[in-house]
Amino acid sequence: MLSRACLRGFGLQSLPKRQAYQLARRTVTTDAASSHAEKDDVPEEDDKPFPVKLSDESFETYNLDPPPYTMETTKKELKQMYYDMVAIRRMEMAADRLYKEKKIRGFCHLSTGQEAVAVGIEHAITRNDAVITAYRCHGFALMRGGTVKSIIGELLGRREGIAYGKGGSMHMFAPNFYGGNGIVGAQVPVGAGIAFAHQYTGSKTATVTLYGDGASNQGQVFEAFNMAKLWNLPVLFGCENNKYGMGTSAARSSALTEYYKRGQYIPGLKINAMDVLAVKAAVQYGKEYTASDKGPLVFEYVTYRYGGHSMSDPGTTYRTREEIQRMRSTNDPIAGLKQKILDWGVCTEDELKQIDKKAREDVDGEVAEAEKMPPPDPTEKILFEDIYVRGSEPAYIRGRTPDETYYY
Ligand SMILES: Cc1ncc(C[n+]2csc(CCOP(=O)(O)OP(=O)(O)O)c2C)c(N)n1
Ligand SMILES: [Mg+2]
Repeated sequence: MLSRACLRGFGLQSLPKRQAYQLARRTVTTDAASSHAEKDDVPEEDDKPFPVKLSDESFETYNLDPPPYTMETTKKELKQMYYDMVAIRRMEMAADRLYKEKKIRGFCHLSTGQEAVAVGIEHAITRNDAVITAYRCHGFALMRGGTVKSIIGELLGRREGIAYGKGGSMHMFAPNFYGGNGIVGAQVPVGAGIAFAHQYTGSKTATVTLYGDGASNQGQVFEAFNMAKLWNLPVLFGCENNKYGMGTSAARSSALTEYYKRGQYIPGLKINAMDVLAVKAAVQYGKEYTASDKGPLVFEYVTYRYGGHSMSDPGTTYRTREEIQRMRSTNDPIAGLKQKILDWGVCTEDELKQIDKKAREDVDGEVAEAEKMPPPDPTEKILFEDIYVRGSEPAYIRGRTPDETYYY
């Protein structure tokens, strides 16, 4: 959306309108503090709505009208969003430490830097909407109602973990959260299937189906797009473009890096996903779109991962330390929201420090509890439990060798 004033700012007001728009068209910003509110509009009350204006550079559209650039929020919501992002980051930091202490083993992918995606989405949907994602899933599990204790417990392989300690980092589930999926792209058709179920039952709910820039080139992604458009399914496909798939940059893996256009016949929206408010506005808009039976959308959440692909990747061989440092120091989603909260007088610096402290203490307390949970007994019963839904087990199941057959 470019206003006349904006065109003047670019010195393009004398050009024919269409040409001027094309020249002035900039890419979506990743400035996390790009939205604006008038201090005078911010009310005393914690739960009274006030308007926020999103930056002109929050979105780019493909065959779609952009979401409204003005949205409403409350002081309460902004503080909650801040708490949520700090809690996710603190939890990921705990996972990082426990991994380095060799208490967490196997695969472990952290989402530090990408917190605004999980938080912005959750603030736009209800618990009846569904979310499905890939293996970088700890933050989503927390937002969907998992506890820090159950998530860290899962990473530690404890029975009280969110998947009874058998899923680990990549396989976490919660009500209306369908994982945590380790096979790149596999969750995309499953997401379309969940949306089909929603359509079939007439629930008017949406399914947020996330995948990475690396996954975006998979054939099954396009098969899912086709079915979703053909049947007008209420699904919000969303490419979390964190610029890399393992050690390969988006530009080296994708012939077209404008992931929001990859649905071809499905309208798309590119979003500044370092700004949690832009994410919320986009998903709210997408949810209304699907609820009015207009079919699927393809979103691109522009974000950045600070750490390596997984705990075994230092993350600095295929990108420069300066690039990471620049994103951390100038585009951080938590620092961006913090700045807005202070600029708009939502609360004082002291109050914000209290929120920070509470989030850290809450997370640290639950992590300590998770560490105290006992590891499972090494019994066959526990090993073979939870392969089937409890109560639906067959008479027996074979192990690796005939003598390992387990009878339920
Ligand atoms: C079908 C399949 N192929 C390859 C892999 C190995 N692999 C794991 S993650 C990954 C990169 C995916 O990158 P992206 O989709 O951008 O997600 P991100 O890690 O950036 O969140 C690959 C190739 C896999 N798990 N599944
Ligand atoms: Mg990626």
